[in-house]
Amino acid sequence: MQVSPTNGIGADRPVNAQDPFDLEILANPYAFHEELREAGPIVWLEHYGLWGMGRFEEVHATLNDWQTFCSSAGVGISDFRKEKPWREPSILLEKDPPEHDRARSAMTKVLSPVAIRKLRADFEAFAEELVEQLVAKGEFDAVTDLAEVFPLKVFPDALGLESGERDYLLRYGNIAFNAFGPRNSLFEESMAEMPEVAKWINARCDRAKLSPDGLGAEIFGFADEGKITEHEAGMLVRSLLTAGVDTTVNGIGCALRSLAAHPEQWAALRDDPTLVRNAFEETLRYDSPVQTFFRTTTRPVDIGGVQVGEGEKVLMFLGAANRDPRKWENADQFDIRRKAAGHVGFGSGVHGCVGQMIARLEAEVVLKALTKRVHTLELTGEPTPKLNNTLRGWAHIPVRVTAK
Ligand code: OVM
Repeated sequence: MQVSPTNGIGADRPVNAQDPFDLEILANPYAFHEELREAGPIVWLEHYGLWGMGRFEEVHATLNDWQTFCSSAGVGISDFRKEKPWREPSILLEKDPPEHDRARSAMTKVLSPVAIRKLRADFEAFAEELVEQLVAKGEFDAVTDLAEVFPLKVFPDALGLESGERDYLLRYGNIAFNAFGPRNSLFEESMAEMPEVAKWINARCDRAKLSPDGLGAEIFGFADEGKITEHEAGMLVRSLLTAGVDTTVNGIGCALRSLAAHPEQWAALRDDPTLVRNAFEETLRYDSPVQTFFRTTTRPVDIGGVQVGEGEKVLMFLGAANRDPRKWENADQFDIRRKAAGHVGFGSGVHGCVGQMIARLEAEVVLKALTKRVHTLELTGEPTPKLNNTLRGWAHIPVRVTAK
């Protein structure tokens, strides 16, 4: 472990010199995660001049202490108090209580278990239809033919978005999640296409653009009741369009990749579909689709004996915490039977993923439809990683299936 003095505070602090957003590390982050966890409870990331956390205990505690680790200075590397954000800050993600809570409670109601239950039948029907076609094909790309196709239909449909041009949703998610990172090539490429894509997205956050029976219209119902303003309702629709598509695409993609790469795990799932929900939890632990988020300290704070100053950025490695051997037995093993509950793949605390029930439903119906129709699921080539400054996922997963 490398140790260097802090900025005049006097105590020693663990240091790591690597760039966590280096493309090679993004493609395979796990060796770096181990370095980070072993270095200490919080580590000075010299490359950017900010703090990183890879252990479960500290990441979990940080997520649950919004008073000390705020979101209103942005949850990416950029400090909103010093730099102008690339878009109007989210009224959910990039706000702290008490401001945050009004928006959150509207969103919690719109995405409640009762609301989500009503979506199940349509989701199942489409999953079965899609899987039927793919089984007939035999060989396909588990990302472009399934992990992208499914969320891109069912989620915008549930929201009440008109059909057509939905590729913009994938592009916007990719941009927004790249924008949390440093100004590397991924960031620059995303910003180059941002104006065109953001224009399309923003136009769809309007009440008039949403069908009267969808989740979007329900959000505007809160504006009618005076609970939020019309502008805030549009901003919440934007939150759904930002956070609701790429995340589930990558979650389903990671599940399919792990299952195809571990045939005994696929066989166990196929033979006992009651494992489907847990298999998805294990996916979120094993290959967390959202790898990182930042917080900013509101006061000086001691973390495991390391002194952290006020107004400093802290990068939480959710994906590293989810493989911390201090928390998980055989942490690097993909095991759909383990107790994966309690992972921080959906975050934790006041900002914990508000859409997690719908994400789980999407994954569940896709995996269940596969278990009904597919006997073997195998890779026919190496999957291609999809690099993003925040998300972990796959651009292509070539697979072959045999029918049950
Ligand atoms: C938002 C939002 C919420 C969660 C994640 C996220 C881009 C965005 O409110 O826009 O990632």
